[in-house]
Amino acid sequence: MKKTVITTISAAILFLVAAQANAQGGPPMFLNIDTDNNSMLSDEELNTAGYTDLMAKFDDDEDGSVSLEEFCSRFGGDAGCQ
Ligand SMILES: [Ca+2]
Ligand SMILES: [Ca+2]
Repeated sequence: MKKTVITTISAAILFLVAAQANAQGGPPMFLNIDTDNNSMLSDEELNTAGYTDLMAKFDDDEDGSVSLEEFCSRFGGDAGCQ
């Protein structure tokens, strides 16, 4: 009985942690590429993730990084953008 309660509580905590991580920064694909978590995708991060041609296509304001807004304007719901 005690073990069941502990397991249930652990599952609830894991769920809350996962939900919070999800609420923090954007779609999973964006978060995976954004390894320094600054909410911008640098050329280096895109290259590391294998998206070598995305900077030229996505960087609408040409500031040398792809923001979440720029990313989502192309991928939309497919990448988990809201
Ligand atoms: Ca980044
Ligand atoms: Ca940009």
